[in-house]
Amino acid sequence: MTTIAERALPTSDADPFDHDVLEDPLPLHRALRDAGPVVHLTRYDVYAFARYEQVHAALVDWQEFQSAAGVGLSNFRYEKPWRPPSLLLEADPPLHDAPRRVLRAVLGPRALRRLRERWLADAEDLVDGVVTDAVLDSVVDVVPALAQAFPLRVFPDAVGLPAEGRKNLLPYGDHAFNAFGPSNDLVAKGAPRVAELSAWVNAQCAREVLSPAGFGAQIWAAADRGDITPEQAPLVVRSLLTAGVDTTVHGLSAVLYAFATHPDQWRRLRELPHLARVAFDEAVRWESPVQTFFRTATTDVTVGDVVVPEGRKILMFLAAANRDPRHWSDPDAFDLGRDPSGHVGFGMGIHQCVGQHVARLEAEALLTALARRVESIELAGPTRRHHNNTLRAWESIPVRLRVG
Ligand code: 4MI
Repeated sequence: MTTIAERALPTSDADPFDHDVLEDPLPLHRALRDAGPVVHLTRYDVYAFARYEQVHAALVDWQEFQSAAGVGLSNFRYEKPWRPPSLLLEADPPLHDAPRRVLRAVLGPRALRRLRERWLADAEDLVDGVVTDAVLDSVVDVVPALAQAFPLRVFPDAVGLPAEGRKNLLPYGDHAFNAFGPSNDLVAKGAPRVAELSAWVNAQCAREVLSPAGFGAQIWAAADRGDITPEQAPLVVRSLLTAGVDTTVHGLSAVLYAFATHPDQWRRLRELPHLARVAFDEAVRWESPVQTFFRTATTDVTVGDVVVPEGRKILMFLAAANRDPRHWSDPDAFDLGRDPSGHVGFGMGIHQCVGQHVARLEAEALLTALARRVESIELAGPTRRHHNNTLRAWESIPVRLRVG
């Protein structure tokens, strides 16, 4: 006999972190959304939300869906985290509040005004070089040439990092985002370098290492004012180094891929360059560079006809919510004419991406510079995905750029 509870709780034995799923997660996302508001993932014995309504509700309900037990599969109540927990991502109020306030001030729109002119000029300069190469070589891989090159050119300087060792930023981030998933082959691949990369990242968080005017120094200044403690400052700097590079690289790759495959939308951007920011947010909705995060139930939570028991992990499929036809019209279309606001690609609620203004400024600078010089972007060969347990990423997007 099937009980009501069993009927109300559909199950799936799919592995969201399997390579076939990472290559193309869309079929799983649709199946999980259609299965019901909550699905039990038998393979990891966790609950899954894939519809917009439940993902959004969980994101804004930090009281019932905590982050302090970790936002990956590992439950910090029982398992030791691979590094000291983040004071932002892996904390709840009240511990979360002071670090959040400090970063909001350091990375907010007002603070970024001082970077704007330089970043716009840097983007023009980078695009100039890439366009010149494109005329000579004809095919450009925009992942290394633009999506990686631009954040690596502007962000570490803005933080105030020394020049030495910056090549460690992407591999460190890649591993950190893999570590939110199960300890599969992707985590094993990163394991040999974890000690070395962590040591480098941790060393960059010290006040003496950071140049005087950057985000890092401003975090230390907040500690001097007593807004956070001196013990907290290095961990807040570490959040910038973990969350600030891979995310924007893959966000920029996403918007570049979207334009390479939607020439009509590129023409639209060329005509109305002020759409650059909307285009980036639409790409974040459409591709969801951060695909998933977990929460942990702090009490028995009723969702639909199902009780998610206290202490259990819930996997929120941000990417599936961002294409839920129950919320979005024509969700699979990349469309500069839509209003993508309300997407959960940056999260929602008290943890919503504190660096989103940095990401948008990078995207605006790069897209504006490209739109000024490039008439068309066309795929020029097979694209390759980069698999990561949390990120939807590209390894390679070869394109032909027509200048004009
Ligand atoms: C949403 S991505 C992300 C955010 C914060 C941290 C890492 C990744 C962190 O370490 O605080």
